[in-house]
Amino acid sequence: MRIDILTLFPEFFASPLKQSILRRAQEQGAVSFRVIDLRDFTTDRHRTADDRPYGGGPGMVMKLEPLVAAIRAVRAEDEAVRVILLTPAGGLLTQKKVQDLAGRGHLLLICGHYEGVDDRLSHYVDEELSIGDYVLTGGEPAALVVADAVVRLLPAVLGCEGSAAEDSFQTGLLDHPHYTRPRVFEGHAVPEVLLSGDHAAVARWRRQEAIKRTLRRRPELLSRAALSPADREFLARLTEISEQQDG
Ligand code: 6GU
Repeated sequence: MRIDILTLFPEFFASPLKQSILRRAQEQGAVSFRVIDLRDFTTDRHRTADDRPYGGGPGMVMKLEPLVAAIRAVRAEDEAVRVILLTPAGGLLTQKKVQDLAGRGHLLLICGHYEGVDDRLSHYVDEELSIGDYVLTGGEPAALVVADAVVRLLPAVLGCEGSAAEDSFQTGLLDHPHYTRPRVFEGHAVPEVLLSGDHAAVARWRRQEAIKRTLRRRPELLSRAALSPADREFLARLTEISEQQDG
């Protein structure tokens, strides 16, 4: 897979792309990154990428011409590239969307900046994505989030270090808790069942902890989670108990 990133701040990506899984994925040949400096597509002496908003108001707006010239240059290399604008006004990035993107051969991630991007850019991109309901100073951290989430799904990237199939959100539940040595740390003990060697009991406990956690922290996820009859029975008992406590 190829991931191109179009940005006013190319240096932002220098270190993150050299670390950990993103680095290994590039070394394995699973992905190649290219960071494109938007200013290389400006045509004036001052390399202007922004301008004042029509209608007035604070802040600056990213100009169309350099953005469209850069998109055209990438599309000329590969007409199948998926062009994505990162903006807090976009649709929400979900694990389902990440899976969709991981199945494409080539992404162009465009980092929005200033107060926003001239809205007519929508005619030149395939989609607009936000990574959550909060505001960043620019799309660069969001582009990294998208790249990281996509790359870890590529075949052979995670290997045995993790199984994407068991991810929270893949299963529709938050992940169960994890523990490693020591058995007791400052009075906090590891749950006994994990030391029992009883694999079925461990699996059951993990599943139930995931359900408990999801109910407590993200109850809205439960309606869409894939739950077995045993899961539903456990969940019913949990809600019964919490209703007794409330009443
Ligand atoms: Cl993609 N950009 C900015 N600036 N803020 C955000 C975002 C994107 N997603 C969430 N907040």
